[in-house]
Amino acid sequence: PRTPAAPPAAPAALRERAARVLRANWTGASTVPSRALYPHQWSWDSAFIAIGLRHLSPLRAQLELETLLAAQWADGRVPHIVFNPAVPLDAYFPSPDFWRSTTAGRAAGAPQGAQTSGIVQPPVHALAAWLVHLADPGLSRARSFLPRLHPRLAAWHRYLLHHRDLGGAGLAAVVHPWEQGMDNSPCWDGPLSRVPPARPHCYRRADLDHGSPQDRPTDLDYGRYVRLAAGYRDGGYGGSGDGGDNGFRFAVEDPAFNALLIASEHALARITRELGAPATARHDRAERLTRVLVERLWDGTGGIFRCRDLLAADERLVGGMPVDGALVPERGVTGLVPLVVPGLPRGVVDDLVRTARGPHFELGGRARLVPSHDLLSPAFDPRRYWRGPAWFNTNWLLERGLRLHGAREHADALRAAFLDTAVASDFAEYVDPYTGDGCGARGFSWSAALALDLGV
Ligand code: 9YW
Repeated sequence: PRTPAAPPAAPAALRERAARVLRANWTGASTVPSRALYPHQWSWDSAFIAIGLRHLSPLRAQLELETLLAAQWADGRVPHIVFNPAVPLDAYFPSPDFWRSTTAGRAAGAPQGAQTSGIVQPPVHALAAWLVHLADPGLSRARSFLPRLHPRLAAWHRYLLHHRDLGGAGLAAVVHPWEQGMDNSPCWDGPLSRVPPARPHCYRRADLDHGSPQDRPTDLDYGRYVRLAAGYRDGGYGGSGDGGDNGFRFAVEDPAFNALLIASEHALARITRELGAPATARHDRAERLTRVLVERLWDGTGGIFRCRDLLAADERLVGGMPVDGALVPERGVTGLVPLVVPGLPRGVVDDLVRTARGPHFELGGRARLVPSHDLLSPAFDPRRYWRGPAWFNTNWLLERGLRLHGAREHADALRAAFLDTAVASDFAEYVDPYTGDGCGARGFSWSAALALDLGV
């Protein structure tokens, strides 16, 4: 449970406006991130959405997670998109006919009754499930919410810790930038540069029908995303243990992804205990993972966690054999997100807070909200998607981490800036970190949901 928050800053108007966004984006069993740009169900979006929705309707919040987990694959993976069959194919790319989950994913156990993508997104789900339960334990028990979700969440974590331990050290690796969720972060520029782009005429970017090209990833990025995803698909989504054409072309141990896995392991331990079973093994595992996270990804000199590019030295990933790769020099907000990990060593916490407040991220300084990327990097761009703009989900995670570790004043200030910016930008998808001006979609679901969570 979160430490008591500062007095609510949110007027009833905030609640009403955020609720309106979530009502408009509700499809009957789940919520789309944005009606125009993302008309299906996204995995980590749904987890963040459920965290906010629980304040409006604990039932809808439960359904949100249940709908997502109903599309889980037999190998335990939770797909990053669950497609809505009523939406025309050309409304979003890559569409179901690109992923072909029911055929290409058959060996890995893709469901036959739903169309999904074959990659994953960060595991925020157990954390979300626990917070949703806490919002209305009576309803949760009456609907057997946790007993039904627990085996699915456990299988999801098992998938990540076994099938995705590509570096052999115990952390989960992502095999596509879309898996980590910060698609065009400069942290991927190095690892992605080895991926030959797909030819542009093979696909059509539906995102540019709704978003301005200056705010979105470039065509070169997209060509590489498509090539990587197609290679993974053609290898049966790792169902046979490899990554498709020429093995994996991209394999990165990411700090935020693994930190969220650890936070969710702690939540799963609480869920396990609530269901009357011993939870010590889960807490132990979370602590072990925390140690590995620090050993593998912490850069004490820089005071930030870094991504580990497992293929930096053209190493081959064979069956869990340890691979070191190299740390990526770029500083992304991903490197601050481990603040959400409960058992982080005190020295690491202090350094992270210092880095967040220093010239690279300017928390409490010149930035209104924490940017997605290092303000001093030549790659920084205040408008282009994950290359600099501030996002509400990462700021929510940082607020939570600051509060968790007792940095209450910084947490309060971030919370106030979050709420002001969310409302003023009409719940934008992301904002210019200096001015707070909205970019991308408006009425974006997780921006509204997380504002609700901080505002209540
Ligand atoms: C895309 C839905 C998703 C988020 C990702 C974000 C973006 C999809 O939208 O990816 O088409 O680029 O990067 O984190 O889950 O909101």
